[in-house]
Amino acid sequence: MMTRSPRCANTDRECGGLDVLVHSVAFARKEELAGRYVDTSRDGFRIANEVSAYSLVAVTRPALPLFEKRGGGSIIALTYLGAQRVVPNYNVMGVAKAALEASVRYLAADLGPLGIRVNGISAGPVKTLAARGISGFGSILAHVEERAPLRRNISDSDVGQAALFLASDMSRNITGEVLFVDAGFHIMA
Ligand code: IMJ
Repeated sequence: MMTRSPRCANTDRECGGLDVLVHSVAFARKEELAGRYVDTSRDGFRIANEVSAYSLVAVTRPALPLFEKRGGGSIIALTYLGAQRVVPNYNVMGVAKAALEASVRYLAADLGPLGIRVNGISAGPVKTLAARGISGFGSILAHVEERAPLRRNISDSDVGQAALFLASDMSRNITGEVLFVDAGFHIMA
């Protein structure tokens, strides 16, 4: 039998539904991630927001029938401090992540009655492919190590363990939240 969303037909057939959905996609043109935010082009703004923020809505809607088969579930979106504070060079990505975090809250309100929780993980900087070639990244890592309450940077497995918590029933009454996994860096002035 065909589901309402052919896009999810394979997942539906092979898994018989969905318990967890992790959104971890972002893109801005390289030229938008340097220089002044005020120079962001209309096209650069549109692309960053479509790929990094709208995509959460775009993957969530067709997944709903699969979550419904399981009586609910957990959606997790990866975000960054640049959504809430000005981080050098993060520029239009900060605006896109702000839209993503607001989207987490609106989706949480929509989907709560279906038993689907929606949360964000705001991870500290990690040397990933997405961080490669970003000017000043090394000094940001050093800055976090000096200033974060725990005096260290995080690892990818720290993010994984937070995601496991948000995916599990241990977080059953947490929705619409952004959980910082950043060694406490964001609390500092
Ligand atoms: C990205 C740019 C500027 C500063 C940054 C980052 N800081 C951190 C990141 C301080 C931690 C990494 N990050 C959180 C991102 O969300 C990265 C998104 C990104 C990276 C690239 C690089 C290559 C490219 N486009 C990109 N679009 C988004 O062409």
